[in-house]
Amino acid sequence: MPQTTIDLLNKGIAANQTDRFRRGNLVRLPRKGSVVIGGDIHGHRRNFERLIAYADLAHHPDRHIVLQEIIHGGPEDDTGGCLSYQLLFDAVRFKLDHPDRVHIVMGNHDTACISSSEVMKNGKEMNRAMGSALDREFRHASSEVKQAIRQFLFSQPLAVRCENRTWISHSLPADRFVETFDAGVFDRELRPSDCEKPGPAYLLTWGRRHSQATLDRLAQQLDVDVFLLGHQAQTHGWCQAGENLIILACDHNHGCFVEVDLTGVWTASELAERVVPLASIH
Ligand SMILES: [Mn+2]
Repeated sequence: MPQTTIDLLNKGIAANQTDRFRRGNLVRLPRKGSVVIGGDIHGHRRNFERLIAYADLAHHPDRHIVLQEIIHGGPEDDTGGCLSYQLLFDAVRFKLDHPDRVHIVMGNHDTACISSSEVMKNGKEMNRAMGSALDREFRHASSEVKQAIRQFLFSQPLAVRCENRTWISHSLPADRFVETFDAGVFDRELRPSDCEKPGPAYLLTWGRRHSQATLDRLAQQLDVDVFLLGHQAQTHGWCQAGENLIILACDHNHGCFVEVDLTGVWTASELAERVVPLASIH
């Protein structure tokens, strides 16, 4: 039912906006409990379920979970349409079950969806692929459902900043944009143009291959010690890509996550020792 789906997304938008830990476009987590962090999911339902199972939020009241890049990838319909929006709806339901402890941060596939710009994955333009599947499922109501999806994605936080000086986001601005990146975007109201090139939400979610100098500069600017990102494909599910950077991926069978104890302060090397393969979770 289209209206049920639109209502779900609208509740998700409200939950993003009223998240108890939301400050501007950041989620700020205190030095209490822990946070489970996953990388890109891209429609990988089994790994989404494993992350949820591991987090077991019902029995761990001080545990948070950060998810990212839910859409674009995974199951397709008969004509090659991308069905990952179904997993997005389940992620919204999960957020509604634990509204202050499930935090879904904005990815570049989200910014592409918000601004209806092209985004390729394995040779396929994913906005068109997901749009065509939505058209088939929701027919006359598909434009309203698409609009509600874009509004939900737009309501997501850009990053999670933990009091223990850990930073979680989809990516960071690339080397050549680090000088001009407007870090004020985290504290002001987000505008649709922020998600378009060269807006700050675009730069934040699209950057790749950061030099150590860029990572050090951003660590100083954002006043954090360690970055936990997704976005860059990881054959082994994760890697340490700098003195202060861990990259995670959850979109294939070797996907990994990490749980960060928020009461302590950690280096990237210490967090690297805590990376867990999703295949070990049943
Ligand atoms: Mn990405």
